[in-house]
Amino acid sequence: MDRDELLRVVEHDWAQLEAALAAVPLEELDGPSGVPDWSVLDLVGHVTAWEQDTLDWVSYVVRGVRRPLYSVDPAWTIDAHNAALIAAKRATPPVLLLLQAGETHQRLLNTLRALPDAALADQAVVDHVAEDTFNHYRQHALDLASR
Ligand code: NI
Repeated sequence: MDRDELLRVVEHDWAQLEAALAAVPLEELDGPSGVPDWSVLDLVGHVTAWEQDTLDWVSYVVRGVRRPLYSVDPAWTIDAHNAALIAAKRATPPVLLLLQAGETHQRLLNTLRALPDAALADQAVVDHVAEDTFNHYRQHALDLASR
């Protein structure tokens, strides 16, 4: 996948997620998202958290290193990690959460536009970005559609 294709898919699927979000009435942002126990705002914060994580991960990639795993604790699980991310985002006022979502996404687009060619040629890098961007947007746009 070359840079233009990557950006095209990221932007297309982000637009789909935004459209799914825009279909939610404002008074229902605190309501079900299609993911058990998560409100629509939680879902937005979750997507942003993983974009923020991708920005961090890519910052290592451009230095030519791979970031260590999230934790060496054998009790670490992705579900507990996600729950902690959600809890942290719940401290953020909704209007800021929505602003952060847009700002983080723009930073991510800028980062992808500037990603070194060598990083883009690495399938592991593209797969990681895909997982936390368009694959993730698609999954949660489906959740919103099912709520
Ligand atoms: Ni997710």
